[in-house]
Amino acid sequence: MTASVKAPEPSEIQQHIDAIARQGFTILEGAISAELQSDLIAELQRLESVRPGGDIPPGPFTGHVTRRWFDLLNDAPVWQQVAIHPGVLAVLVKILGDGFLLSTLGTAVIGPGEKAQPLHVDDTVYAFPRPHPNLVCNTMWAIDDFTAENGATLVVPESNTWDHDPVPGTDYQSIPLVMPAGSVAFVLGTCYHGAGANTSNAPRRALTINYCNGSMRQQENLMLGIHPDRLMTFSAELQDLLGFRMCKGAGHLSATDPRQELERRYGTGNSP
Ligand SMILES: O=C(O)CCC(=O)C(=O)O
Repeated sequence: MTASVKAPEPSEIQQHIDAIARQGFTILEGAISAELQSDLIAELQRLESVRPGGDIPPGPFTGHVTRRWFDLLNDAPVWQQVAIHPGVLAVLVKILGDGFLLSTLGTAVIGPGEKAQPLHVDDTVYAFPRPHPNLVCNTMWAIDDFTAENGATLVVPESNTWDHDPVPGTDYQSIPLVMPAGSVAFVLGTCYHGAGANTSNAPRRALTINYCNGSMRQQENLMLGIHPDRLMTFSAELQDLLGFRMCKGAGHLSATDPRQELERRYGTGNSP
């Protein structure tokens, strides 16, 4: 396994929380260790060799030359590390609250020539009127430098404070999330954003790892999607993030903790 990556200091975390509340996004530089980054590059190359072109067909929203691989927790162990990165989780718990969940874990490798993705918000899947509590936070992992030329994510500052989702056809003032490789950007579920156009001659490799408030339904059905024999090798922390813990009393089985049933069915001694 790759060497662990450390969490930011509490004062630094608070600066990120303040930035997210104010403008809808923040950038945590140096979050991805060199070793983790090289493991991820190797894994992206492996995915391209076994599932060329990504897991979903081309489309105007998901891109025409963008590689999106999903179901990654059934792939190399490195994805488990990504999902529970301590620095990322330390920020997320302050945004989404105790009991937050992993919602979807994927890649966004934007090929040269890709057009800009339409601006959107990630918590639109819930269709709740705004303003509402924080429901979703996306984390964009820069495997390469993010530049204005290679398709750095575009964000509309302070759009998280507005009372409506983006209106198609409106010309919003966006800025690119320019950041060095190894950074992780947090984009709040209410912040207007989208992948930029890649006008460079190289791919922009990134991960897009989305988390949600523990009371919300996850975008990917991770509890069903992960093979039980694989699931039972995961840490209790990762199992919790997938949904094998209760949140505010929800998620029980016969009024008991779902982990009891998990252990009964597939038990391998992961109980705390
Ligand atoms: O790849 C990016 O920069 C943004 C991706 C995104 O927002 C999405 O796929 O929904």
